[in-house]
Amino acid sequence: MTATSLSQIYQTIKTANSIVILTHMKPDGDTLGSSIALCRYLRYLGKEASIYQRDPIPSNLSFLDTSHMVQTAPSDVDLIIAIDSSDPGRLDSRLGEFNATLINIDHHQTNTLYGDHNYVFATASTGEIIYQMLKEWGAPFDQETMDALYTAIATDTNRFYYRSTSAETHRAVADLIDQGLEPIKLNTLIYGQIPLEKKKLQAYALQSAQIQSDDQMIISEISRKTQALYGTNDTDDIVEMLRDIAGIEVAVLSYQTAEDWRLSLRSKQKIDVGSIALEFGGGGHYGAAGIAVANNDYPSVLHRVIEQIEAKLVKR
Ligand SMILES: [Mn+2]
Repeated sequence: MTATSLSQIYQTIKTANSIVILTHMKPDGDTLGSSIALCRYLRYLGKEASIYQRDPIPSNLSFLDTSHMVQTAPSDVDLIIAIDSSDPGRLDSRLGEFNATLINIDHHQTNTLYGDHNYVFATASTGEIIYQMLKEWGAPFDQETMDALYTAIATDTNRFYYRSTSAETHRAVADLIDQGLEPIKLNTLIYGQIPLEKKKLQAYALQSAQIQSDDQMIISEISRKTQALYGTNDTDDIVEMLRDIAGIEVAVLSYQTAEDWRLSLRSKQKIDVGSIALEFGGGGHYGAAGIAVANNDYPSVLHRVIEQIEAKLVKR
């Protein structure tokens, strides 16, 4: 992991006037929460700052402070801050709309260090990095900022489940609780309002799943046709549900988007699915990773990914 010093990051921010924050495509709680917390601080510093974010926000995260989000590129930007994006591809075409210094803040071990300044650490979430930065800089932790940071940290650790969740992760949240954060309020908002269609799609994914490799691997597939049938394309949390079944070590969920197929991989403890994803042009972490696959390549890539997982499961 590598990093420009925090003071250099601060100087770069200090000297900028107009700053745009870029979330990654198909935004999740970490990229959104981290961006919101940082943007609120930049505004507090008196900067012209906004979050340029075009993709739909997951419905359970609509309670977050979206007031600084814009759908078109702001003009005269002199600093770009990419949040939670392991490579420029995760920023789709938005990066190309600016000609400015780029700060890359992220926690993916697979980060390609594409920024002019890279602030990349293998913490459990980018939210944890933003928390540390804001704390160091003496930022005010108001309600919206704390809600955003908790959302980033809780969702990206899969509720403090993943191995990257450290004592520091818990200390960060403990500090926020000391300052008035209410986890139960946020947990209910994030996890307690799931649409029935989504639950039914989860049921489909479970019912139609195949279990193999001595009952250690579970595989499920959700086509566009199935999504249309169930009236939702929200496949979030399904792969974790599959992973959490007794005896299962690895879950593979494929789902089709308008453009391609995505493979989501989750493992409990025995297999590093991040390294498998990397071999197929994807990325992620030890216990959670993803791969995008063109429609034509999908059957063969899925087959090879499953083969790789099987080989590693057998080896143990
Ligand atoms: Mn993240």
